[in-house]
Amino acid sequence: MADFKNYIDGKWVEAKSGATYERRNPATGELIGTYARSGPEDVAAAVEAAKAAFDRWRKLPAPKRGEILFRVGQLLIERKEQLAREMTEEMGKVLTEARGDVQEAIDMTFYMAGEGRRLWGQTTPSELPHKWNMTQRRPIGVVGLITPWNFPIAIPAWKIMPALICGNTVVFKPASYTARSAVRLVQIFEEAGLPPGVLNLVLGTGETVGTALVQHPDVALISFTGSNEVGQQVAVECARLGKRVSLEMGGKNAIIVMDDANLRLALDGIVWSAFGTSGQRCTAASRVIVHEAVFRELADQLDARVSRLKLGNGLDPTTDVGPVVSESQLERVHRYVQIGVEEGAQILTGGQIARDGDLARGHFHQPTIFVDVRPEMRIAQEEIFGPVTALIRVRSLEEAIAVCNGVRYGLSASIFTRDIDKAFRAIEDVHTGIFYVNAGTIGAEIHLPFGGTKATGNGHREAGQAALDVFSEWQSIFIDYSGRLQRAQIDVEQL
Ligand code: UN1
Repeated sequence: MADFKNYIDGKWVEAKSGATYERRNPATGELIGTYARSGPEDVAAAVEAAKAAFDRWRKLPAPKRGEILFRVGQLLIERKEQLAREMTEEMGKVLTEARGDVQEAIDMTFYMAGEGRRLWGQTTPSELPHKWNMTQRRPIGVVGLITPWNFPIAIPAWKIMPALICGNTVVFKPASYTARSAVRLVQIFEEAGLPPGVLNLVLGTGETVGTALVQHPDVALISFTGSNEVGQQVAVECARLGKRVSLEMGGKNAIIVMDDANLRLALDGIVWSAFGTSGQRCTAASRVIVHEAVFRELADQLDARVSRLKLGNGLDPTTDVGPVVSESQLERVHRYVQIGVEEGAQILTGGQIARDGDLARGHFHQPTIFVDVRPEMRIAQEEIFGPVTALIRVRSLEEAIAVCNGVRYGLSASIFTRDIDKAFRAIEDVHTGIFYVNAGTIGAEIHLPFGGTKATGNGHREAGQAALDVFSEWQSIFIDYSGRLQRAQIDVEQL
């Protein structure tokens, strides 16, 4: 019996095979619970339920769909503390950040609930008389949502809320590590009165569930957030099957620190962006590009600050940095530290797996800073997804921008400078989807488009109005009340 089950057609059910898996707290090793380990047959049942529910849901007026979302938002507010605590237990981020994760979901829920009374289309003049043109958004159908473990409530909310408000029905596959958070979120929808079949949850490990979802002929759209490697496979499959796909895949985000920067502010921004969520954000600052005039001073101060960060259980209010999510992630992060050393970079701070006292029970890596990093090194090119950042020395703004752009990803970047001209030149020439001035690389707000260029995505954006473009398609409508056949492009000549 699984403690945490699938939710299909309004019922909580085991995987048809009865299979389960376990999840342990990454800070303590304690068992959190057992979860349904689903297969293609469970995906098929979920898709069938979503397909059956689609017509009624899309025909429910959008403001009524929005009312359900408003109730979801209210319940998220009431449960915020409990959701945050469970999230910290499940994936390790410190409690203040887990609260922020839930808050991001609350904000997105109310924003999209409000869209129920907007969902604007356009009306336009016609080129012909007695004729009227307009557009409306239409849902896509059954959508498959595949989400990562680093934002267990927020990222599902970024996808579920716009999907539902646009009138789609959903099959949701959360990361296996954070499936309890996904269950909690879906329970809230159930309490808020969402009709059966509109939102279905399928839990599982590895790629089994995701692959079945991507390949199912009745799933019209896949929205995926995760690694570039998996995202590429999803993109290939979706192209082969002719389905819509929206991808958010990673970053190699840089903070630029110019010689005229407010260094105290820059330090705050670097520490927050590189080591928040133990560096496990797609927006994490895993490169810091520093003007040579302030390099030594910044490196010294950063070393002093970061070597004092306290590793520990995220539920302990004195903890600065929690564990990474799993043993395999810990190994991966540490392997990158070894690669950095092999490439000739120097460790300024950290560099070790932390094993003192209670830390030995969890997956803790010391916050790590490299210096003597060349831009072409693997630690300066590849996404590490852990508490590791690389300091790169440059001589000018032009060089800083070239280094910043010299990676395959294009999610987020920032500049610390007091010179407004430099800030605007960086905005103009850095080609990331998100850019900050005098702030770190993390902390996007939900009403603006979120996403990146190049290998980060495939041109779509999440959040804000842009999310509606992922989860709906335009229908153009031409209404002719002239009483005769008017031919566009042809009869205009007689006007
Ligand atoms: C992610 O890491 O996948 O801007 C998303 C931020 C957060 C979201 C990050 N609002 O860092």
